[in-house]
Amino acid sequence: MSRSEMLSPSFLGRLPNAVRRPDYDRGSLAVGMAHIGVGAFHRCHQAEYTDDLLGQRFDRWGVVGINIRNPLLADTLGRQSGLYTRLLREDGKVDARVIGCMLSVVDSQASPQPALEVLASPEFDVITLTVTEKGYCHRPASGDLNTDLPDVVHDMSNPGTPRSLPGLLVRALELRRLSHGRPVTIISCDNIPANGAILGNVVRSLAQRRGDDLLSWIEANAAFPSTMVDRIVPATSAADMEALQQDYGYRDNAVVVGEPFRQWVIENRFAGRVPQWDLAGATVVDDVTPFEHMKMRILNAAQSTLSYLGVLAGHAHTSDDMADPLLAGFVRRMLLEESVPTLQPVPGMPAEDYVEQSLARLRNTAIRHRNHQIATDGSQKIVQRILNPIRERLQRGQGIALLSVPVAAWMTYLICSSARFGKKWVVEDPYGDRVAAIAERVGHDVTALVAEILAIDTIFDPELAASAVFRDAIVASLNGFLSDDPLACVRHICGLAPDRS
Ligand code: CS2
Repeated sequence: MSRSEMLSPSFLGRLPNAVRRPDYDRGSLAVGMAHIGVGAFHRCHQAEYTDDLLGQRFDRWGVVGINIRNPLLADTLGRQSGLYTRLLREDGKVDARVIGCMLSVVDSQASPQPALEVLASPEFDVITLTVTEKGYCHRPASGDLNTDLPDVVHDMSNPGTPRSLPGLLVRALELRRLSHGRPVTIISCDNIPANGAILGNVVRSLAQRRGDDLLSWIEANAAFPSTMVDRIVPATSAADMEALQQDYGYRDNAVVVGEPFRQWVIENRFAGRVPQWDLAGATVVDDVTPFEHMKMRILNAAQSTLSYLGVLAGHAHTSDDMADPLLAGFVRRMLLEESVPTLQPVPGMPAEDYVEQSLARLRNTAIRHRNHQIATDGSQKIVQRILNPIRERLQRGQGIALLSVPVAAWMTYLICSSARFGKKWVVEDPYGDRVAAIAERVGHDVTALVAEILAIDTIFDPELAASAVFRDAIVASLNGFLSDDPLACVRHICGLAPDRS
């Protein structure tokens, strides 16, 4: 076998035995679903469920992948006819498999037309999407459509050539209504709370402005179930591709690497035909909220907290953070003492067990999840992971000494990207420039820094921002994080003696 041979349909029969291939005849698979945002998470999560389902009950559920943002997939997935390898790694163990359900990929970054042709076609009964928090164009604090965003402003006056995701879906629904009228289920698989409710909300909100009865057609013919999705899948690195070539002797530019754990909970709200993913291990429920809160307030809250504290401690990956007793100990305490009491019960999964299971997942040394990757878009993540539990605790008169630490750590991360604070790293966050500008102007006056950042009401709702308990806790931690010994405040909160080494 040539070392440079690339994964392709003709190569499937020659895959090494250690790599599992699709258990169905890919040649007779017809398309029935479109997925917008074919990133690593989709390829390693939902597509695996679809492949499992096709292996058990073969049906017309081939997927057309659509990318409306970078990266271009023509040279990766496109050249491999949608095929890719997914590796599950846990410490020294690995499970390798080629996923076959994606039959083609459509790049629709330059123009919405290629995406619209797919989304409006009667062949597609289901549209799924992973477009990250920003893609929804909502205000994180309220879930409403953010009509100040330039792409949304554009789509309100140019509905035929949409630039935003909500605009694209509204146009696709309008075309469906005009051409064939078939119902469609649109399933958000992004890790944002009430993702289906928010998606339905932003779509309806834009549709309403079309001035005809599109909105009532959508109400009757489209469904937007909420889902809780879970598997840790870091961005694929060049080292992952090299390792695949080394270990299995072929090249795959679209390989994805994830952990073995996976979970998918889907709200029972469908329009027309949908795949029976429950046969492949997904859970269909009437209300996703308790599952979603547990995941976001425990696993994701731990990840975000570790990412900011880990950067301050000079660590690179989550598993490095978890190997640091101070950080691991702080996070366990924060989750057990302050996050867990805000959760509703989830059948079959006591919250304390979920904490331990989550922390064990984060210790997996084979998953190279970079702190800076998790720290990305923190303004969109901290609301559901940290701020909502804080708000609920404050309403009940409960303490927030631990949960306020990651909020201050997130602020520190953004503040330290400004020139005045040494440009310590490059931040990717829609509010990064705004916070950096505040830092440039205000400098080291921590009380003023906190007041100005808390005044960003699309992140901090005004009632929370007005809480003196919250504000004082943030000021205390931020003072510590901006000092010469950033982690001293965490040691202090944990009741540990100052480090004299
Ligand atoms: C991570 C998530 O980058 C992040 O924000 O916290 O992508 C996390 O790995 C997934 O939600 C796990 O399901």
